[in-house]
Amino acid sequence: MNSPLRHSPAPDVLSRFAAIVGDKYAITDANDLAPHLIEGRGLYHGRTAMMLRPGSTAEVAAILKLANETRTAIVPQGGNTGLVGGQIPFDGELILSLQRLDKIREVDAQSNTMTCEAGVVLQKAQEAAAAVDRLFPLSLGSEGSCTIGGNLSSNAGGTGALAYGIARELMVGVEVVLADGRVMNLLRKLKKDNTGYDLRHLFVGAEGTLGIITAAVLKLFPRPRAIETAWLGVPSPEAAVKLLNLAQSQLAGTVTGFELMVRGIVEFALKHGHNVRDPLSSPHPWYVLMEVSSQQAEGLRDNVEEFLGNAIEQELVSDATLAANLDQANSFWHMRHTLTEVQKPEGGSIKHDVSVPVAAIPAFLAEASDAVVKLIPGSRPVPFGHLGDGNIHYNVSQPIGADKDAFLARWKDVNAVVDKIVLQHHGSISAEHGIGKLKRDSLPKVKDPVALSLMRDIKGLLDPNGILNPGKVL
Ligand code: FAD
Ligand code: 2HG
Ligand code: ZN
Repeated sequence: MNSPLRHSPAPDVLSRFAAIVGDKYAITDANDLAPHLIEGRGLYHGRTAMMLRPGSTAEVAAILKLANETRTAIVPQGGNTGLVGGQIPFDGELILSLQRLDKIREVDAQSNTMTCEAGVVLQKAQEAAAAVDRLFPLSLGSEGSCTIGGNLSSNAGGTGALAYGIARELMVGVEVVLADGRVMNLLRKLKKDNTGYDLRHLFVGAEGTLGIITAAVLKLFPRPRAIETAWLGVPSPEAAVKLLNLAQSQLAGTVTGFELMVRGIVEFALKHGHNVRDPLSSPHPWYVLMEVSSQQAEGLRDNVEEFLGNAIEQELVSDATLAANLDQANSFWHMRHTLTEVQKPEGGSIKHDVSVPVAAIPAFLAEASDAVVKLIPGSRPVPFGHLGDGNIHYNVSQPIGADKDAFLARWKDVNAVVDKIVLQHHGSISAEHGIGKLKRDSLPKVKDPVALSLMRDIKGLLDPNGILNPGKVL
């Protein structure tokens, strides 16, 4: 039998919330709620009596004012693609879905900015930028369904962060509804605005615990005139790090993507992915997917070919294929973006989203694999990630034929050995996915105590009644 929901509001309070958005947008049907109560990996199942789907900032403000008055807990949700359980109501909190706030309010090509509401799907934002010959460079495997509000609230990284920065660096202005319903409008297009404390960034990466992002001004870039995409077989992570440095210093063009993958995860993709094929004719222990972009329409391919020739000569690359056209480039990226999905058919998978200084990646990978396989003989580390950012998704699949639940019961043990190595290399146990529910208990073990206490003070100031995403992050 289900235990009572700690945060579930009384029926009369639910009616008052429904009156703000109208019955059509106050969702209570179990079938309609179901997809919003489970996250992609199936790790978490939530419970709620109602999901509210406001259609304007004013409605969000009215919801939070009422929530604050009635002490009703709220979990904001965008595309529900988060990987740390931050968007799931665990104990009867109401879901506040931002998906109807989906207008692109303005694209200002001359100022290189775009003003999007929180529920705009990332891919739509990318397309709107491209329509005026600009680039919005945030790029994630989930871009077809994740939202700008979710991207900012989780401070997403993705594959373009190496050259263009993480979500925080791509946000110029923001509109936030505070826990008491006040609207803070910092929707400016300014690079320079030194009028006191910069409050914008408090809400980026706050995972919905400090306020609700309803709109943001995003930074645009010129669209590259030439892009080359290469799939490279490399002998080792050491070679991959040297290759990255060589590319960044020698290529006349910007390295806009540099993703590392172990052979094991590529095998999962070949076995379980749709329309996936091996770009190289024979297997290699590691792979790099490298993208180089230039504002010059001509000459980039020659530069990259020359560079790859040098890299092969220096034995940093064992085999290489340069995409012949856009379709082939897309097929390389398709392989990369399918890696989250293809782990599922291999059974239980214990995750780590970690970062260490780039130079420490080879040592981290070797030490972590030794420790994990020693802890659980037969377990299969399948690391991959954004090498250029020092960010590895150190995922460990269960031994073949092992019991999935028994393997997943070791989650914390495996985290403990991997996190220890991460900390020895002065790294972070959450590089880009956030803390959410998944890493909440680990945060006090790794965060500077003064910083943690300041975080609690800020939470207390901005959300004194604890209505915003309780039980997440702190
Ligand atoms: P949700 O999952 O709905 O919410 C995420 C968090 O933000 C929750 O805590 C939620 O409460 C809060 N939130 C959502 N909207 C708001 C709002 N408007 N105001 C305040 N709080 C809000 N992440 C990366 O960083 N890099 C990757 O490369 C990457 N690749 C991915 C690939 C796949 C296949 C998948 C499934 C996920 C990937 N992710 C990646 C994780 C995820 O897609 C990102 O974290 C994304 O930014 C979440 O956006 P969302 O709209 O789905 O947010
Ligand atoms: C990626 O880089 C995502 O593909 C997801 O951040 C990683 O599945 C994962 O652990
Ligand atoms: Zn990632």
